Amino acid sequence: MTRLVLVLGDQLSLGLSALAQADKADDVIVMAEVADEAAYVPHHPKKIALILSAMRKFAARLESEGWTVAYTRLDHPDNAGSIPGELLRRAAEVGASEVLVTTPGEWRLINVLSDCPLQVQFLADDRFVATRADFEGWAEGRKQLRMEFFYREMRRKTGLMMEGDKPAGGKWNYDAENRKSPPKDLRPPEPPKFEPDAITSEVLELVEARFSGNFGRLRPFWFATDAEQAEAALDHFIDHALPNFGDYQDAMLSGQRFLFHAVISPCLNIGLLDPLTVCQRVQAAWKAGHVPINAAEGFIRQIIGWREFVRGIYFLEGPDYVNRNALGHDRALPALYWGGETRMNCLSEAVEQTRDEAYAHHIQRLMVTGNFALLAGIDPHQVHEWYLAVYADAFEWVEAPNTVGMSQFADGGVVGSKPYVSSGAYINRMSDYCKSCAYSVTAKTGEGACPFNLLYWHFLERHRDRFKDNPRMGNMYRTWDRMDDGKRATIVKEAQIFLDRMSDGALV
Ligand code: FAD
Ligand code: DLZ
Ligand code: SF4
Repeated sequence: MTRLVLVLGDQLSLGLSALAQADKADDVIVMAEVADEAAYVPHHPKKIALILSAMRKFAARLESEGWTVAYTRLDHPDNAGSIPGELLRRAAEVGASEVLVTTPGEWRLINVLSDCPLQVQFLADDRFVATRADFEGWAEGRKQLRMEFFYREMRRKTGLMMEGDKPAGGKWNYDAENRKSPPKDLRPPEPPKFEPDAITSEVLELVEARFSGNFGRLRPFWFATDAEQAEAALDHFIDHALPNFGDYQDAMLSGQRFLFHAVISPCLNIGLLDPLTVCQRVQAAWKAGHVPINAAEGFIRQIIGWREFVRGIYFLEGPDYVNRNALGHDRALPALYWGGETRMNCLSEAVEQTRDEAYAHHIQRLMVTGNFALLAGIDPHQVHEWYLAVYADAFEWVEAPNTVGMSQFADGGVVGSKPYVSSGAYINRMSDYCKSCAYSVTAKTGEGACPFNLLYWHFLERHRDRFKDNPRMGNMYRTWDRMDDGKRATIVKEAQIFLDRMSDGALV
C-alpha cells in the first residue's frame, strides 16, 4: 500500500529517518511550498528563498536517485496552502491513508499534523547527537540544567576532543583563551558567495513577486542551497576562519559582518550539513595541527553543546515555552528593529546587517539587539517573533530557547542562571561601534549619555527583588548601591524619559 513520506523545508537530508523507513518502489514523497509556512511570521525574503531553492534542488536530487516525488510549487493553482492540506490532496490523488514524517522542529507543526485526519507516523529526528529521551534522562532530577555539564556528556558520547575518558589537552573548556577585543587592523576572510543558478534565480523572482513587503533585502543572494555548496562553505571556513574563531568569537566590527564565524547555521538547520560530521572535520583540522585547541574546542562546544542543549530545552519545556514572560515585560518592539532610524550606532549596525544578510553573529544577537530589548523591557513574545522572522537560520526549536531563554530571561532561568545584560562599556570593549555613535559611551547621565548605561541600572532597579540575591549579580547591585541617592535618582529618571520617548516614536 502506497504511503506518503512528508519532507519539510528544514528536513533536506538524504539520511532523514522518514526516508530511511520509506520504500522507494511504493511510497510517494510529498514536498510542498505553502503559504501557511511562509506566513506564521514575516520571514526575511532571503530565508524564504533559501528554503524554497534548497527544497527544489533536494527534490530533484531525490528524483535522480529513483524516488517518486510529488512536489508542489508555491504558485501552483491547486496548491492547498498548508502542509496538511497538501497531504490530503496527495493522499486522494494516490489513494494513500498513511503518512511517514520525521518529527518537525516546531510544536505548531507537530500539533497540526497530529490533528490531520490521515494516519501520521512520527519518527525521531536523528540528525542530532542527543535524542529527546537522552536529554530528558540527563535533565531528570537536576535542579538546574547547565549547558557545560550536558556538553561534557556529549563529548563523552561522541568521543570528540577526548583522550580516553579525559578531555583533550586536560581542560573541558578553553574559553579563558577566547574573546579577545578586536584590533583595528583585523582582516577576516569573507565567506564564500555562491552565484544563483537557474533554480535559485527562478525562486528569487518568485520571492521578489510575493514577499517584497517583508523586512529584508533579497539581493544579492549568495547562500549555499545544496549539500555540495554547503560542503564548500564548510571547507572554506575550516581553512580560512576557524584558526581565529575562538580568539575573536565575541568581537564586533563595523563593516565586518562575518568576522571568523562559520555562517553555516542555515545549512545545518535545513539539513544540508550534518552536525557530527562538521565537528569531526573540525577535530581533524586540530589533530593535523591546522587550528589551535581553543578554536576547535570552542567551535565544537557551540554545536554539540549549545545547539543540542537548546533543542533539548525546547522539547522538554513544551509548547507554552514561547509564551513565557517571567519578568512581566510588555513594551512594544520599537520600529528601529524593523529598520526605523536610530541614533544608537550598535543597534543601527546590527539591524542594517540583519536586513541585508538575514544574518548576525551571536554577540550581535545577544549583546546588542537582545540586550537592548531586555533592558528596555520589550514583550518577549514580540522579540521571539522578530528573531524567528529575520534570520535565515531561525527555526523555533533553536531560536526560542536562545531568545525567550538565553537572551530575554523570560523562562525565569531555565537556559541561563542570570540575565545577559550589560551597559555600553561591554559593547565598547568588544566593538568599534561606539566611536561612530551619536551617544557617548563614557557619559553615564545627561545629554548624550549612552542609553545602555541608563537602562542597565534601570533594569537592575526594576528587578531588584528577583535578582538581588543571585550570587552572580551581587557585584552589580553593590556597585549600584554605592552610588549616591541623587545619581541613582537621575539615572532612573533619565532612563524612564528615554523609554517613554522611544515608545512615543521619537528618534532615539
Ligand atoms: P558560529 O559562531 O560560527 O558557530 C558555529 C555553530 O554553532 C553555528 O552555526 C550554530 O549551529 C552553533 N551555535 C552557536 N551558538 C549557538 C547557540 N546559542 N544555539 C544553538 N546553536 C549555536 N542559532 C540558530 O541556529 N538559529 C536561530 O534562530 C538562533 N537564534 C538566536 C537568537 C538569539 C537571541 C541568540 C542570542 C542566538 C541565536 N542563535 C540561533 C545562536 C547563534 O547566534 C547562531 O547559531 C550563530 O550566530 C550562527 O552563525 P554561525 O553559523 O556563523 O555561528
Ligand atoms: C520556514 C519555511 C517556509 C518559509 N516555507 C516552507 C514551505 O513552503 N514548505 C515547507 O515544508 N517548509 C517551509 N518552511 C519550514 C517549516 O516552517 C519548518 O519545517 C517548521 O518550522 C518546522 O521546523
Ligand atoms: Fe551603542 Fe552606547 Fe556604544 Fe552608542 S555609545 S554604539 S548606543 S553602546
